[in-house]
Amino acid sequence: MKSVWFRYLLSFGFPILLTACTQGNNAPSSGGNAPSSGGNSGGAISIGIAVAQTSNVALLGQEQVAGAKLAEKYFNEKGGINGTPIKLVLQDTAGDEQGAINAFQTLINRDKVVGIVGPTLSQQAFSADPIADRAKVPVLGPSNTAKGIPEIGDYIARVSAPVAVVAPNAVKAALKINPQIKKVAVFYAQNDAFSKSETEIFQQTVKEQKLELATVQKFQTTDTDFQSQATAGMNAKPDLVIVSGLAADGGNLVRQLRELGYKGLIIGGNGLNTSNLFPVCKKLCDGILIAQAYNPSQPNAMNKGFRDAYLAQYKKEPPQFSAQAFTGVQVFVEALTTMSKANPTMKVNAQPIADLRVGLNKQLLAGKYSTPLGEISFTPTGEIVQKDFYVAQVKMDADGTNGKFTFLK
Ligand code: 1QQ
Repeated sequence: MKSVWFRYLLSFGFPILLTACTQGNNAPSSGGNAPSSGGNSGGAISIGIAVAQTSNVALLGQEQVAGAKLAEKYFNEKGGINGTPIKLVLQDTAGDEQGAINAFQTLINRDKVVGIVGPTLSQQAFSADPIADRAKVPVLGPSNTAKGIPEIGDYIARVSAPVAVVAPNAVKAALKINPQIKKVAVFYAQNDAFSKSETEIFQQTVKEQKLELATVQKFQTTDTDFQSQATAGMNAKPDLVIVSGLAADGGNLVRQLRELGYKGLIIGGNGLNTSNLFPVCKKLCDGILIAQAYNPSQPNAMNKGFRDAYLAQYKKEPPQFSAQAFTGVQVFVEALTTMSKANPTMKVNAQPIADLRVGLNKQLLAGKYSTPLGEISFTPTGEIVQKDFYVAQVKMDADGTNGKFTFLK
């Protein structure tokens, strides 16, 4: 069944017909979020956000929700897609593969979103992305940095630069702070695809920098007790420690290393890249170096808009995961806007959702975007092309309750 209605798209000053394809119209509603028809919700274009709102991975995912919601508000205040608002449909992936698969299926089949920003972990992306790819639904990975993500399929791209280009910056920064570093102890979570990918890059960088890889210790993201790994690490007498894990496990490992008396520099990977780490290692988080794909002082207008909105709401500088989620929504919005401008009589949120998704995927890969991350574009495979990367260092207050990321020059 098809329903038809009229909207006026202001940018062209004349009416444009928007039709909605109402496949699966008897689908249940998701807390008022589910659109009644293909790709639109009461006339708005639906964009899926599939990130971890619960589980230990919510330490990372809640920053993504914040960024995506700011984007929804920001772009709707600017007129949405040539006058048609966007509506985010959030589905919680929790922290595992099955949660991500369920969220993707719901967004694709019930909520009929045009595209998905998600999931939080590469570990989840390797399971959930093939589902979207087979359904020809464009996915933008907001924080999927493992090797091989864009290669999952034609409909998979990412706005999160890969570990291969981000992580080595932290090792170089550590060597700048302490040129005497010789021995390195590396720790990684062996049950997590991102951590395995990141540690490979870190270990390769250690060798390239002619440092000694003194020991490699493995753990699980669900671990809380790291005594045996931390002790083995200490026995290797490292003057640099590198941790690839997620926030809770990574924070506990850092804390236990410091409690055992480790005094040298510590590099944390992308999984530790959140202030939600601070309650885990408290003042012992102080000094952790983390490479960044976002810098709040990025000077362009889009970052100013994003940063001002974030500061107003959260009273602190925006974190990388929020900036990347904002960017994911932005890319969808701008690609859809280009499509609608290129063809003013086009039925933006009206053509069959399948056609809209296919067209959107093609358009988003072709575009250039001025985002909070700086200027970005994509390779034909869907890999992000981004210029600038940074390194920040955690600075904790003396009592260990508050901290911040200080960007290194
Ligand atoms: C990945 C990551 C995570 C640490 C981001 C939350 O980079 O899984 O690829």
